[in-house]
Amino acid sequence: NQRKFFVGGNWKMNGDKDELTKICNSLMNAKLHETTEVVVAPPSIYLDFVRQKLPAKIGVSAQNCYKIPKGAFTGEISPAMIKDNMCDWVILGHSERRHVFGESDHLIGEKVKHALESGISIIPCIGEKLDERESNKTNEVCFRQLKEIAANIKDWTRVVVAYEPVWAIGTGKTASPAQAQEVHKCVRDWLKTNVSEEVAKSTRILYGGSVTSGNCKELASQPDVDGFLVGGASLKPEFIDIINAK
Ligand code: G2H
Repeated sequence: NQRKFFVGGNWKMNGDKDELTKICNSLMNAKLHETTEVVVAPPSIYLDFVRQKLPAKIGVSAQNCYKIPKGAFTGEISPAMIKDNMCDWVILGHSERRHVFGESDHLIGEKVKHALESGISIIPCIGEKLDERESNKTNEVCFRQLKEIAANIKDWTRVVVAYEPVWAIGTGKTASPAQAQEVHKCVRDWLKTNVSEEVAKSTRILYGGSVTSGNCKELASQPDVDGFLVGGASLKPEFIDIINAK
């Protein structure tokens, strides 16, 4: 397996300077497996603050960005600004962007394209809602979202895909290792068919949705689970155990 294990901490709209300082210190003082790539995503107003605190080996990511470099778009940030703050990553199409803020597959595709063209790496997210899973539409929904993302990618070396079933996000209801593996395998097969065998083999597919220190090991042992995008638990000491799950 040529895929380096990847653990992202999505801090969402949490933390202040005091709390983020403590989390950064705990990351710096912990013994983190060298075999895991670690990236944390603070609220955009703290990107610079967190980047300044952490060593270069820990990546810093924005949680979202807009699809063009600058202009009259009140409240938005661009990939150029993320880069200007020495950060290299952005999460795109997180389910909260899709379902709380109404972002469409098409807009997320445009953001994917612009972020990659601007030279940063991306963590695009896909995932089905509960009613979609219950009506057996998991693959249909994930593939529809993935298609719009993939159509805008030329260089897959700067892409880490996150599968986050919406029904498992922040609910304490994790997908079972078998459920996660099943979708991850389908996503990898989709990449093989629709992009290339090489991309399918080398692209990391993360699982996200109520990952904790308690369930991370078994999830990480699944052959197509290449890491995690962690929300709630990434703000707690157990984030270290999740980083070291493999
Ligand atoms: C899913 C995840 C982080 P949590 O949104 O992206 O959050 O681990 O709190 O379910």
